[in-house]
Amino acid sequence: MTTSSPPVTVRSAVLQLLREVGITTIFGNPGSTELPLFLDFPDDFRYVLGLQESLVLGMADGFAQATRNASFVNLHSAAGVGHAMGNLFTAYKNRTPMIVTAGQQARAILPYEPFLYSGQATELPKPYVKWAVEPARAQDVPQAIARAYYVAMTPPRGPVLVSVPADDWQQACEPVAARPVGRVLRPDPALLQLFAAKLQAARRPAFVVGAAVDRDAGAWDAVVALAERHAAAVFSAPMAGRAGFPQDHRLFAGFLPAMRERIVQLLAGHDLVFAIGAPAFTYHVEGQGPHLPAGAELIQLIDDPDTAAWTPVGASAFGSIAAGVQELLGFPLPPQRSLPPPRVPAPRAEPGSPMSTAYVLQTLAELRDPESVVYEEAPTARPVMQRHLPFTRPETFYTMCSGGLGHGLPAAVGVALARPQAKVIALIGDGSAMYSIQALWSAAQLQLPITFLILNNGAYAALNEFAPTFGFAHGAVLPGTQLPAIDFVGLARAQGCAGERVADPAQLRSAMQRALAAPGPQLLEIVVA
Ligand SMILES: Cc1ncc(C[n+]2csc(CCOP(=O)(O)OP(=O)(O)O)c2C)c(N)n1
Repeated sequence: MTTSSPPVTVRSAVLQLLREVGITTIFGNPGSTELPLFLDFPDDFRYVLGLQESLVLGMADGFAQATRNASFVNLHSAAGVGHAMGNLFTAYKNRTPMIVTAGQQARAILPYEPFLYSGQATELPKPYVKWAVEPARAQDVPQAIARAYYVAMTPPRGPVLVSVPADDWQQACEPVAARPVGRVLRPDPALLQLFAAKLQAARRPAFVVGAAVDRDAGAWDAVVALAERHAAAVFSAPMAGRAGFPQDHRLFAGFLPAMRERIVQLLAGHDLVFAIGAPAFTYHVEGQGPHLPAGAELIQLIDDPDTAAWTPVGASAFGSIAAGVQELLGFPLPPQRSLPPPRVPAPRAEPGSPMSTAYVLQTLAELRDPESVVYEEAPTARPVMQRHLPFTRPETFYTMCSGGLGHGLPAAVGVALARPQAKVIALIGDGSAMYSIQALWSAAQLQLPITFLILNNGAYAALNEFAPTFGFAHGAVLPGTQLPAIDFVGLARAQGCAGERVADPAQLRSAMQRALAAPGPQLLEIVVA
């Protein structure tokens, strides 16, 4: 007797392909049009539920960044993709590889404008996907998902979308095997030679490092070696979504703000500025005049040809940051240079009454394991963090590159899922937390070791800080910026997550110690000035 193997269906072909590329986690929020994917759902896959599609995207983003592999997302047709758009924009800016599948109605009823039909399924997510497709035939779906994976993983990485009609999953098809597809772009050797010559000739080089350094495995150590070899002052790029250099290093010079004139001031005196894995530059407010100080030249190594194209001055090479910097390390040693002046340490923060954010972050810096991972989304705490909470190891700091709130809380859940051995700390503003507070439920269900530190200042403080820039009087309180009476401990407990509130600085250290030591998720609401 011969036993015949079960017929290959779109569902079994896709799941087998995903296994082969190392994807066995599906992030989703299901609807009727997606359910056929889950028939006979295999034991080696896990489904991670987010209680709204924006959270699903956020979790999948953190997970993909921490695993350095594309994540797989399943959204509910048009409305689900709509909910996910804010965090899809962020994933695109973060350069996070992600396969987003969206449900679609069954092909046979598409002519009748059915309930839940996504009329222009591939247009909806644009321009924040690298590619979007609804395959012409059911049997083309596995091939489309294979292509989606390679597009997502090819630098510059990013999300892609495949719209799958509900009746496709059970159709017969051919299997699709995973294939090796190149992922390392070697930067233009002639430009690297030019960069090496400029680095050799510079008197006072400055490096500006961005998120792409930490995204590219191996680049962090290479950048440290190159900075040491050139005695370069190393700045963190404006709004960098990840740290690209140890912030306790003798050569670390601090953070550039997203303001043109301030950048020029801070880089003054340097004759060569080398932007590594960073746009040159990300601006947040209107600015005028030159992009660089007088007498300075820009060179840039970036993983994204489009960013290289809009850079206004200097020379840009695109490709792998690790490969490019390693190649630069192969050139002869430069002449001996004196070290740039050391960064002036911040004065110790005082507790204050009400408690100062600086004191909170200084306490966290003292208590946290340097290998723990911080996911930050706390706008006015950011500059304070840059003075009081240094990140010294690769892959220990994340925030979004987009500016879109509602990403950090679910993304922290995604990182914790990807790195079960790591303590993850979500450092989130009260306003930011409310965009995606249901992430606490996912963390509680999954019993992830995340410490949620909610900095509760009762306001959208960033907007009030911004007020003078737009002509409001100093100290003006703008409409729609006050957030009184939100009980974060209550919100946590209601979702199965333990919580505690602290307002007295004398209680902070012990409360934070308890929260960090908890084996599961724990929220600490910290009332700050
Ligand atoms: C999706 C989205 N909506 C609105 C904003 C505008 N915005 C920028 S900062 C901010 C306030 C955030 O409040 P909170 O997290 O409490 O931090 P704080 O400003 O108080 O430090 C808002 C609403 C945004 N960046 N993203």
